[in-house]
Amino acid sequence: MKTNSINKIQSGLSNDAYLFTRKTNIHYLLGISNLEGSLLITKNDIIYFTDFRYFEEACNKLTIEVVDFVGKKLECINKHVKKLGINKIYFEKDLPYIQAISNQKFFKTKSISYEMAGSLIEELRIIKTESEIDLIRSSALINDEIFNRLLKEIKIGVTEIELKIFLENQIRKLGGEGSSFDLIVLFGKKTSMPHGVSGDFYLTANTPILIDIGVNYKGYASDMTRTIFFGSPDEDFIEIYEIVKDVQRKALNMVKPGARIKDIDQKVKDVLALKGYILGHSTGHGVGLEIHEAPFINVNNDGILEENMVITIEPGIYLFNKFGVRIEDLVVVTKNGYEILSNIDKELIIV
Ligand SMILES: [Mn+2]
Repeated sequence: MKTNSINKIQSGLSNDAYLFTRKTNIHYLLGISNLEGSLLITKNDIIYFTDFRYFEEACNKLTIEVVDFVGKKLECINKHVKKLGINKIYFEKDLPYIQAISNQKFFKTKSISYEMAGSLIEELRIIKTESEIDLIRSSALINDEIFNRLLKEIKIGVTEIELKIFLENQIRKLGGEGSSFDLIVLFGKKTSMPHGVSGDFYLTANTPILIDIGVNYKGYASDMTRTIFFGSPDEDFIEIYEIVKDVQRKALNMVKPGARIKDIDQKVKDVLALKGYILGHSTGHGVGLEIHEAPFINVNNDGILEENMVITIEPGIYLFNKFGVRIEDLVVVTKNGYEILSNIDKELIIV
């Protein structure tokens, strides 16, 4: 349980309360995953509401009050809320719209105001604890290992899908729960599509391969991309590869506490623009319980980097109908700079 974070949430409350429903937020606060329920946090109380399916497991795993809501969850929550003198409930920003609206209707009939929360939970989650960083590091280590194992599977005639399935199997063998997103293995021209979908294409000689992979380990994600070459790369490819490698290193060198996030994305876009290329996606994103979470490394973000944020740096150049190159590292912001969690070489790998 994240006692510090819960204390911070409680310190801002009086007759109001937070009601968390999203699994990632509950995982973050309580350290439990794969259960369904709602977490009520008031100034002095923490109550987890769940149903018969998860009740026993929740009782075993949690040291806080667990309530089996039997029947209507909201009615049960309302009873507790009334008893505690709460008149205002904050819901999560990313709660599905339809759920937020119907909950709001319900609480209105009970004279309780039901409002969207501010950014407190996101602000807490954006800075990782040492134990969270350890889990992300473990996730990245598995990611490195499946990449290395994949290299041995790359041969004429193999398909994108076959390589993707190989990666997914290796994740399970190495103790991961699965991939942290739909893994991307692309051959040839398809590498020009930043988020192309792996298909039944056979690998032929002299082909670039884009590999964007991530592991889910104990709920925590990792993310890394390498673009490698099968056969002999021509000068065009090598030139583009070197530009991407160079701009990726320049962006990494800006990563340190106090750096303005927008400056990093702007720098990447400026360097690429000077060479005549436009980067159509942002430079990176935060990684944690979710594969894409705050901070988002783009020109619209007014925030600054802080120690123990975990982010990706992933510039690319995509040449329509020709090929694309992306290089992505997962890094943790340290006291004086950054530590790379994805340790695969960034010199062009030729297989
Ligand atoms: Mn990414």
